[in-house]
Amino acid sequence: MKPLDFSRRLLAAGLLAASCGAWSQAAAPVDHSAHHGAPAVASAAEMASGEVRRIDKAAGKLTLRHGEIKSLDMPPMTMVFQVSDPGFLDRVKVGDKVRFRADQQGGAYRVIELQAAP
Ligand SMILES: [Cu+2]
Repeated sequence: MKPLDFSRRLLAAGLLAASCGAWSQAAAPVDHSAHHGAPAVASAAEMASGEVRRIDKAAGKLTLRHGEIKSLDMPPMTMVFQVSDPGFLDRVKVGDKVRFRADQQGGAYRVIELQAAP
């Protein structure tokens, strides 16, 4: 797990704790199974939606037409992302609707979580 991703999970856990009394009683370390079982309000709101336009496995890049990405303060557009895991590129095909999480690393944008849209 990447440090940034982990800090976001801690943030999400903190938000859940504020709205759920049981969470403030939870002992450290954070129990991820319990986290995923809780109402995923914070993490669901963080996921951006997109559609796969192009897949470049050789370069490890993914072109997405995406909706607003609140965590990056980015409006809807079509753009190229790097991927944190090359395996993401095997899970999708052009035209797929996806939900994803992205971060910014050294001036490049990078998809750090990718899943098929529900
Ligand atoms: Cu963009």
